[in-house]
Amino acid sequence: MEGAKTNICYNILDRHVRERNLGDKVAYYWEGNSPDHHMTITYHQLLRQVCRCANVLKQMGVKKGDRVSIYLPMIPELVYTMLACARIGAVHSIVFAGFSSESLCERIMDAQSSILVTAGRSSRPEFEQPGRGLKICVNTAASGCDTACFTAPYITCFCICVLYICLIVHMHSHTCICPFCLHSLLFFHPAVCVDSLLTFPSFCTVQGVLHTVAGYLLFTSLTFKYVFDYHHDDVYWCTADIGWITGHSYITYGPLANGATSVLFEGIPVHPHVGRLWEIIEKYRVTKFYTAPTVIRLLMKYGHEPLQKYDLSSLRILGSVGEPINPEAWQWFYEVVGQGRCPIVDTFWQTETTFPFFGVEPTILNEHGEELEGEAEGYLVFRKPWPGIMRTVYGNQERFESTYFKKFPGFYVSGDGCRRDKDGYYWVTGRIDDMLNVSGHLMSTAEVEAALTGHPAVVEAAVVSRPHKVKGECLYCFVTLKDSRDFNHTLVEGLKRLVREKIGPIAMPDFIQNAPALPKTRSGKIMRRILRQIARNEKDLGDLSTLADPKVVEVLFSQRCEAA
Ligand code: 6R9
Repeated sequence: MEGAKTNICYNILDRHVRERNLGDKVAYYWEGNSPDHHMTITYHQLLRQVCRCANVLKQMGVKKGDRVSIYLPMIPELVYTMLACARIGAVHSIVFAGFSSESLCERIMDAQSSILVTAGRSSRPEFEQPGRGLKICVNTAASGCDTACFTAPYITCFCICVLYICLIVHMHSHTCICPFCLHSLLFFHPAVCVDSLLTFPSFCTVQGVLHTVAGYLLFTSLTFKYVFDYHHDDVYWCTADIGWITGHSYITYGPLANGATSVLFEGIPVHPHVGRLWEIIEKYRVTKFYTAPTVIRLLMKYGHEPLQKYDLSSLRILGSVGEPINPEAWQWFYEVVGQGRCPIVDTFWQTETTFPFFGVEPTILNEHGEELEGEAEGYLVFRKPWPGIMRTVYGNQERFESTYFKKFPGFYVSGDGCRRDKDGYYWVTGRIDDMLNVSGHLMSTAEVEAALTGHPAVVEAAVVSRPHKVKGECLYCFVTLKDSRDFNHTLVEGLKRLVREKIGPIAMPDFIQNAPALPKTRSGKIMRRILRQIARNEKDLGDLSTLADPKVVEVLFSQRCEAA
């Protein structure tokens, strides 16, 4: 599409309002952290707000190609701002609002953003601990960016104050003050913004992964339509945070490109009660529900009861993304949430579902880079690019090439292990770096973890290796138990036996440790690197800023197993 021009915002908003008569259709049911906060936003309203916000950004001096960092909770303003950027050709870099000030600062510097859009505060308690309020983080980040190696002349911060948490924020004077709140700013700006329709912007996620407009729009739009079997009357809900690529693609761009109605949820699954997600499904008659294995495992702990209070009969398709889903979690999702009638699409998004999506050509290589036919296990690679593939790591093309293309020249390497079964289905088995090598046998973390979670007392498990005199490496397992279960010698022996029976004597774990919680990234992926260090008693853990809850590490260290 070289030389072609388009505008992603026009395609996903103006087109529906002007050409498809969808102006009055609901784009989002916004549901706040508290059940008392909710609102409905139609396509027409969304377009007006986006235009206003685009005009504010233009007035702040944002031009095509400029980077805008966005640090907002899951509120409608987050969508307004990202689409406003897309509309005027600015590159948006969304930083998950649970990130610390250092992480925010790093990402602002990485993107060399000229503007930061943020909120006075968030209504999610975990973002509001003392010293961690959004605004405080921003202040710290702004001064950190100034004194550290920030190379742009200065960082312009302004505060967009949001809906029900409207605060006027005084920023560092030399980092620019804009003592207006969004509503007054928006009020004075026209609700049309049409003078830059022909832009070709790109945007990047928190990891500096750069996507471009046309290919990304095409891919998110098509995958949304076909993978989730989109129908006009669907109410679609993806529980990811927009700060992650899944949220960008399946809360904002994919659904809007199709003119779909989605739920936008600010809160967490267990507040104010553990049935919150089911309550929302009932409330909006959600038809397609898309979440992550970590969420499913969390909610499984509370059993069937919280679901039984709600009517989930509207559900038609369920989706899972983020990590390999273990059989126990799959079964529970299928039987209990989907009541045995909803197919589950397991999406991976570097490719698609367990069968590759059209246009995506995966294959499996062995260690020597030879392609394996038929039933096989090895490295997951891709023969050719597809429209939604990332284009570079922002500002670091060399890192992009060395991470994804160097290991096997001529192939894109996602960094995952994979198995192809006799029916041609691909099973993503976990990150290559996490592979286990016991007495020369290569094993994926996913298969051992699936065996452990097959035990009725275990709700979640993570397996890493630890050096062993004889075997080279042995298995060290962390297990999280259901609330009512005790960790004791009998259980440990039972678990060892179970793995031995399911996989074979070679996989018999040497160590099993109780893990009240596991270290996870803020998007819910288990960080096995840290578990490996705990198993090996290595105290210098390096950068923990991507951890959702760093306290977990101390607890795990205090309970580690010394001897088998
Ligand atoms: C969408 C997302 C990508 C990595 C990917 C893989 C893991 C994602 C998965 C899965 C097994 C799935 N992953 N979905 N592994 N089954 N359904 O998570 O994007 O944050 O960039 O991570 O996540 O390891 O390579 P991102």
